[in-house]
Amino acid sequence: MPEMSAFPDVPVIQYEGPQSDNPLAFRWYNPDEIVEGKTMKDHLRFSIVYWHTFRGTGADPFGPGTADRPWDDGSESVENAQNRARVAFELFEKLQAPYYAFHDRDVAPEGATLAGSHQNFDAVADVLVEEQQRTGVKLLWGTANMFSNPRFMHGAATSCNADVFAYAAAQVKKAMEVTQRLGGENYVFWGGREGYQNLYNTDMKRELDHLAAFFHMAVDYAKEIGFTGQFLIEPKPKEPTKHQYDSDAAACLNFLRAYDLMDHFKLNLETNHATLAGHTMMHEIDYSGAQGALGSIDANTGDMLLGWDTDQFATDYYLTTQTMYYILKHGGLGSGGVNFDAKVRRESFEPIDLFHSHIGSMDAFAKGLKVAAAIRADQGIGGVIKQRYQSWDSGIGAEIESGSIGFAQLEAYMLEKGEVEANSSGRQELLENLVNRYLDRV
Ligand code: XUL
Ligand code: CO
Repeated sequence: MPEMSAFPDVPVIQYEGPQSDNPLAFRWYNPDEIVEGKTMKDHLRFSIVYWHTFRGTGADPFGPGTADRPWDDGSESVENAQNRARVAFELFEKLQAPYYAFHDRDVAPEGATLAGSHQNFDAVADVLVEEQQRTGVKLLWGTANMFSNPRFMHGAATSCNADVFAYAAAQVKKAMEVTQRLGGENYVFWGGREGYQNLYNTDMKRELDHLAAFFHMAVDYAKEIGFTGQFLIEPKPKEPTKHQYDSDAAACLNFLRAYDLMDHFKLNLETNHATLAGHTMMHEIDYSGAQGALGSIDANTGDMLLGWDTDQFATDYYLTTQTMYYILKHGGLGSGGVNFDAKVRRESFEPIDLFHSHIGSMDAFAKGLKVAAAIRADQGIGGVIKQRYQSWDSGIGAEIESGSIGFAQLEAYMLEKGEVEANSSGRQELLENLVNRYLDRV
């Protein structure tokens, strides 16, 4: 632990089991417990985000920040940033989180020039290196913030201004270098302003070509410097733009395929982004997983009644069970993790709230993992799926799947048969009951 503690009253959070009433203990997250042959720690690969947890102030469009962060002097000095980094690692350690993630501008202040920003970033990275070594906490991913500064008002790689493209390239180049220096296991692209507010003023085709060129440059530069981390694109349909080009998993994969980038990218799926796109998180995971593109998740949740990106901590066992079920189905997260892109509410302004929020969501995902594994062992869902599709296992279904017949043979088959064989029930309610049964039992 650091010499000066920012959280003197908080111990290293320990597993105490589901009966514990201790708000500073895990009830479900038991890092070394084995589920489907792997420790919980290795399945979940929890990661804490720097931006919400250490740069979030609680400001909203109607009022300023409320957060009480006694260790932060509120200045944009490098010293304050370095001190904040030390505090961040105390929190990571106390939560037993093996990973963290950042944007370049979260960890270090922007300078008066690009060179100054690079310098600030390096000076804070020196402390991050020290703290990673001291604690063993690792970098899940780095990224560049190319949406806050006013220069990115029209986008970054998709800006109508070529200078902005160049600036963004320089920023990503540096962020990749620092991510590599810190042993980052992935590098994320979230195109916050890579989209448009109005098509009247937008050359969409040209912007998409530029975005692809930007990604190809990133791939080339990774090769040049020997960065082997996984590139991830994070889909989101809107906010801040009206339409974001990386709107959902399907749009991202279509883009990557159209521009010959599929071999170099996977997806970082975020729950609240999925729901903004009109999808469930399990849909986005299953869609990406089916195409070998499941990379990582940004774990959070929206509010059922609010239509924007509220980035709340997920505590709903149904959501975490569904999420973990589809992650297990697709063989796990690989180099990705369960990254808490989530923020405490504006009213939860005390430092201790940072612990309650993470503990609760870590527990919810740990329980979701256990329930998901129990459902998988039961074969109930698998059994219903197998039965529903059995007409494809032999006969005409197998012939269609093998690609050996076409419309003419299918017409002849159906003319002879006259009518389809009786359909069978979809059993949706049976399966919903089965999920509840395991939520009760685990
Ligand atoms: C914004 C969002 C970002 C990305 C990283 O909605 O999710 O914080 O995760 O840029
Ligand atoms: Co995110």
